Amino acid sequence: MSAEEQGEVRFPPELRPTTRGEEPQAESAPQWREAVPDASAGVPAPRRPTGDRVRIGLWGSPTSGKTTFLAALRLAAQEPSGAYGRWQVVAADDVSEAFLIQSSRELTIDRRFPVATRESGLLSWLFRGDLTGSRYARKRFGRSRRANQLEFEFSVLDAPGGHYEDLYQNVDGDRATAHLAASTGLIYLFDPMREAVDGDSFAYLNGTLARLTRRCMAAGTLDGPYLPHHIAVCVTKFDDPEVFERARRGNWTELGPQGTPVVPDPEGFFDWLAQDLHGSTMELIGRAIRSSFHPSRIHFFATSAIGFSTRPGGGVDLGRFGNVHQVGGEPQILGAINPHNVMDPVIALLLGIKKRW
Ligand SMILES: Nc1nc2c(ncn2[C@@H]2O[C@H](COP(=O)(O)OP(=O)(O)O)[C@@H](O)[C@H]2O)c(=O)[nH]1
Ligand SMILES: [Mg+2]
Repeated sequence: MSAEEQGEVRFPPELRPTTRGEEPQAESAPQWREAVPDASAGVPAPRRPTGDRVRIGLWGSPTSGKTTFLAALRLAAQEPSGAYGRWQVVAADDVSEAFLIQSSRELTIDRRFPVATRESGLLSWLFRGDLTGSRYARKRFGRSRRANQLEFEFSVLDAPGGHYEDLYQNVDGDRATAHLAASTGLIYLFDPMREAVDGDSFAYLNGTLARLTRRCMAAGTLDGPYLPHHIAVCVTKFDDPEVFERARRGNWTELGPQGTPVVPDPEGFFDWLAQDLHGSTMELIGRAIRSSFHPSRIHFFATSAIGFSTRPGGGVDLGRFGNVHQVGGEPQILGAINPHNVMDPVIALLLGIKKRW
């Protein structure tokens, strides 16, 4: 019996060309589909724990902060205090490994944002962790030493801006939806300030959700009216004064135990910000997400990949919290990066997915 027949998921994931007519597809050819354990189903149902690996996909419109989030993820997972337990990150291939090394250097040593994605491609890593000793550790999962051990595959079909714009005529758009359909959990990044200016995210989200729903319908994985996925909705660039000052004005922030601002009710903040950014399509985004995913499977976060600027002893000076300044028209990171709610959405998805088993 092959490894796949025994229920093991391949790592690294494989993108296979598919022939037309296997399932509802756009007119553009060639078509691509992610290799999944049961190729005939097309999209896996919520996963069983035995031998099956959880897959988390990253999603967001151009410039929402995907590349920077990816670059910060391993740094967040391996945070020295062990706030998220202990994690090992294994790249699926040379390209994913090179990205990890180069982007970590850019963020921490060169102090600049990773260069914008130029070529479309699948980046993928295997995260193997142990939550023991962290606040996420669960005792009720059993008494064995392995009760808090988690493993998931994290991937993104990173594409340059614009590639997502036409989901119906663009092969990359279709590949991106196939990739999301084959994930168990989704991280959706949303930049509210950019959305207030161009309204692109709503158009992109709506198109992707329509395509995703059709794929899941064809594969029989819809849960009543809902998509089967867990989703973490992250308002990105929370360190940006435009976002953070609004949050403070609306009284949504508190100082957390490390002296860093936290948002105790991120879902309330999301809805309030949608009203505050009067005329933006953010409210429609909230509505589209709530009608597509089961309420128990939606998690909200206020996220910053680079985090706030901190004082030497730790803690954030609310008069000087910004961690970005402009040098010759280019954004430069001021000091050490302190990823904020980058690993938390991933863990919320993992624990949410695990609860269903
Ligand atoms: N202030 C702030 N800006 C960010 C953050 N993440 C990304 N950005 C800005 O947004 C730009 C686009 O981010 P990028 O990760 O390339 O977005 P992508 O197109 O979704 O991959 C970056 O060049 C930064 O200027 C963040 O955490 N904080
Ligand atoms: Mg990018």
